[in-house]
Amino acid sequence: MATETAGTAERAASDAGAVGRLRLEDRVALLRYMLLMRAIEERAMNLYRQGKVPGSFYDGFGQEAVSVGAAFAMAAEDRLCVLHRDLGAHLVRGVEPERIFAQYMGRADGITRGRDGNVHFGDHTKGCVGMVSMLPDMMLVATGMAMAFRMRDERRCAITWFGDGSTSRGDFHEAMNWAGVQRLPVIFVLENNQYAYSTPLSQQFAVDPVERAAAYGFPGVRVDGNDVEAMFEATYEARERAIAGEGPTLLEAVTMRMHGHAAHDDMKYVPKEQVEEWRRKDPIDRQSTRLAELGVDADALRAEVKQQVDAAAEAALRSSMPDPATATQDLFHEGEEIVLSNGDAPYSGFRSA
Ligand SMILES: Cc1ncc(C[n+]2csc(CCOP(=O)(O)OP(=O)(O)O)c2C)c(N)n1
Ligand SMILES: [Mg+2]
Repeated sequence: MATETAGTAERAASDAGAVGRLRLEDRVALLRYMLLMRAIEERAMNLYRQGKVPGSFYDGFGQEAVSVGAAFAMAAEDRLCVLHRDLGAHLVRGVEPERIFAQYMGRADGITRGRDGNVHFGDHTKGCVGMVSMLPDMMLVATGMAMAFRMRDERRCAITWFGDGSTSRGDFHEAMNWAGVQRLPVIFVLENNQYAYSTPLSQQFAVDPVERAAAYGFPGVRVDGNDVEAMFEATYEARERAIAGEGPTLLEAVTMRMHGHAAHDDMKYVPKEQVEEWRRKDPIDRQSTRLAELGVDADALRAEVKQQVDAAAEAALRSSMPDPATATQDLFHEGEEIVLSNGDAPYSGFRSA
């Protein structure tokens, strides 16, 4: 099991571009993951429009900081329940872009090897759990994993993301309640992107959802979800509390869904001024501006990422469709428990350094 990164405060202090616990290279990595997420999703949307991605396509355009910042604060031994707008979390854990494209296109080289919808995947070997589509059932999965960590006396933490729409479902309250009662090491990231499909916040709840944490006996913290470093910091703190036995945290990441619910949705119901207002808060522009002052060239990074994404998409397009004869394989897990190997460093987040 990976140990806590030694001397993070010292290493930050010795670095000119450091802020808080983040060294300059961590801050650049955060920007790079967000650029990668955006470039992959933009390319995937094109592939969808060319008829190469079956079903529909969901993206997290404008919300990249929420998954990237939070995932970056987790340790290799932690477990992540990642939802439909959180590609950044998979990327931080080291899931390869070419397997992601193959997944979107239902190919044999995809993460589910063509067995499930394009966003319903999780690579266990990298600590990510496959998404359950019923919302927000991943909160219960994360809570159950946190319970297992507690029972086995392991210093590990579970994290899950879910949308504002999920907070009105019974499963949300059940997970919050049990996590609070048991003081479990779990982090709930509420991705408040202003809409659940076409339903605005004003028609979803009468109280601010972050206040609901108090009803279950643990802190609710509102975070600027378009600030990747703030997301990292808040998640880092929540994890510290979790592994110290101090229980769960609800993080409300305030952001905006900048595209429609999915590829088919032109989001006519969203006022243009609201989109404009949030465009000015774009998380990638924000991090680029910060780092430009330190001499980091975001355009050069973007060009590098584009090359990586072009190559990944090309490779995935060469992947074959799954052989129908294999359809009943991989339905049940057999054999040894899947153990995340920390030695192979499949994960490149903050705590892996
Ligand atoms: C129990 C359940 N009802 C309906 C759906 C269909 N559905 C998928 S995403 C979604 C919108 C959810 O909104 P929110 O939780 O705010 O997440 P967002 O899509 O905004 O990220 C809906 C209704 C579902 N997956 N599960
Ligand atoms: Mg929403």
